[in-house]
Amino acid sequence: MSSERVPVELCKGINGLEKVVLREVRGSSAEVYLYGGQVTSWKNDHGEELLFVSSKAIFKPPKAIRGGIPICFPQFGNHGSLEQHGFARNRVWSIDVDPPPFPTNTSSRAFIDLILKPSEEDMKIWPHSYEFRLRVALGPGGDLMLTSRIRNTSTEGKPLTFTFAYHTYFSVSDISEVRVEGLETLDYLDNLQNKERFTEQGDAITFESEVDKIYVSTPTKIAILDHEKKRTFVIRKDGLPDAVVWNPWDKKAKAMADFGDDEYKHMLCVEAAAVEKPITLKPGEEWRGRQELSAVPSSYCSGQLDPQKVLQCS
Ligand code: TA6
Repeated sequence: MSSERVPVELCKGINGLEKVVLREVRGSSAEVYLYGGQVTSWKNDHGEELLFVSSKAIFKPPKAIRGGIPICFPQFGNHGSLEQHGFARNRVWSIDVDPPPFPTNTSSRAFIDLILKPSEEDMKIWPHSYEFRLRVALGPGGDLMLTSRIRNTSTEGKPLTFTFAYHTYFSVSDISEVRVEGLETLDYLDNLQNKERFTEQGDAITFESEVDKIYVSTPTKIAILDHEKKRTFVIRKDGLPDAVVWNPWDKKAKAMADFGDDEYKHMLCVEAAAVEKPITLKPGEEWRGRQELSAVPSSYCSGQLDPQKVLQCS
């Protein structure tokens, strides 16, 4: 069977880094680098790229790859002794050849199980024992599903406390023509105002300048509408009560070496997360955090965009 039909293929990616290519029978595909356990591509059955990866992304450890879906663990944000967003995205993950049974409701064979466990070095900077299992799967309709299972494997009775985010970079045609539905009227912590708490206005969120907000206690479904492409991304999440919305805009874009000056116009991060309330596991306990991404034609939901209608229609 030639490679383009194999549901799961391990091969070399940029700079010889190992990656897994997932191919669904109807034509959708995804790519996951073992470096960072990071999804760097998700294409629909027309071969259109749905995620943003910077043209200046540095595919070379220890720098995290700028784009796709970086995994923020064991912390989201920049506090304490750990580097920003933790170290999971700067580690080489392994393929989990013998994962514990994992209930799946899809017939698709296009999935990969990865695993990250702390090295001796890691134990020095974050003295906690855990097993982090990540499943990346393509559904029959081309949906992209990420499921994280994090287990506290301490044998000394130590609790495991962490925060988490799927730092998803969506590709958009023009940020000034994008709306986010589902976060209206919610409280958020504004990273641009010392994480002060505010309440969002009553209608869809649009973008005219830098945004860096952590919305708390958010709904299961969030919609990102790309007007020009007539495309709506829908995030369905479970175990992840918060959602981070980030666009660096022009000034921050210029300040990032691994990000093109104008690339802020063509990306938006909407990140399923657990940030406001850290997760704590007793020894032996396991946490699951899941996000399912789909891309549906907005024309199907067009008309006066009633947030409920948009979120119900897909
Ligand atoms: O998710 C938003 C954010 O926390 C922003 O504050 C910005 O720092 C972004 O993450 C990117 O962080 P990174 O460490 O990947 O450059």
